[in-house]
Amino acid sequence: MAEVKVHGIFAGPFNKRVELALKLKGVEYEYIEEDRSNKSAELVKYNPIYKQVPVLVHNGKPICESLIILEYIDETWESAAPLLPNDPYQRSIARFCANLIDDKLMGAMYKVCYGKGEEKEKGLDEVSEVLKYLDNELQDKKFFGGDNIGFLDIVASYIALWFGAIQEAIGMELLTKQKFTKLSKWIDEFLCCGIVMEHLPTRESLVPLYIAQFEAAKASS
Ligand SMILES: N[C@@H](CCC(=O)N[C@@H](CS)C(=O)NCC(=O)O)C(=O)O
Repeated sequence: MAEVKVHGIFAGPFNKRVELALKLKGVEYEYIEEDRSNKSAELVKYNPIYKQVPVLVHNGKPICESLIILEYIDETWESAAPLLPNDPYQRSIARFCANLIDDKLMGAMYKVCYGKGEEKEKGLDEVSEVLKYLDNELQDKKFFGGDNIGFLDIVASYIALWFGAIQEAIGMELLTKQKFTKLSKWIDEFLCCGIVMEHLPTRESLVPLYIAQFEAAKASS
């Protein structure tokens, strides 16, 4: 039987993507918890450039970077729960939106959380711009993937959960039902799915972690 291992950290948004994809595909795996301040020799060996989680190890071969891992999982266990759309154009849109979340939205949230004055304002505008784009992208679909959770839903789990916890920790409401109706509805649908509820951490467990992180950053600045 194939040996599948995932190196991750508790409540890490990137490794949770990988775990969610494996769960959806029904692939059994061993989870290895890493300590960010004392990374295992295996993690450093498997991901020598970034030394980050997640790393998926499949029969001894490491794959790094969550978006690449998701595609690998989809291609390797192709018969169960397809993640990326079949249509090449839709596939390109899903990949574009995934990059938008990882590059633009996360970068903008960093400016909102740690920036001041003009930089923070710029971050707020960028957050709105990306959320508007994704809201529009949902059209009348239940999930980004259509009737079922797909690649982009998994990537956007960051918005459904971690983004909300960060908002709560900084005391700002950026993603409102009034402004982003479809995205808000999607979040409710997504977080109610059994597999999501079982395998993602709760918002309550994340908020204190972010509060502590922001307080530590303030104290050292
Ligand atoms: N682009 C990467 C980001 C991974 C990432 O940022 N991982 C964080 C945990 S959430 C990490 O390992 N941080 C430890 C460090 O950078 O030292 C991906 O998509 O996998």
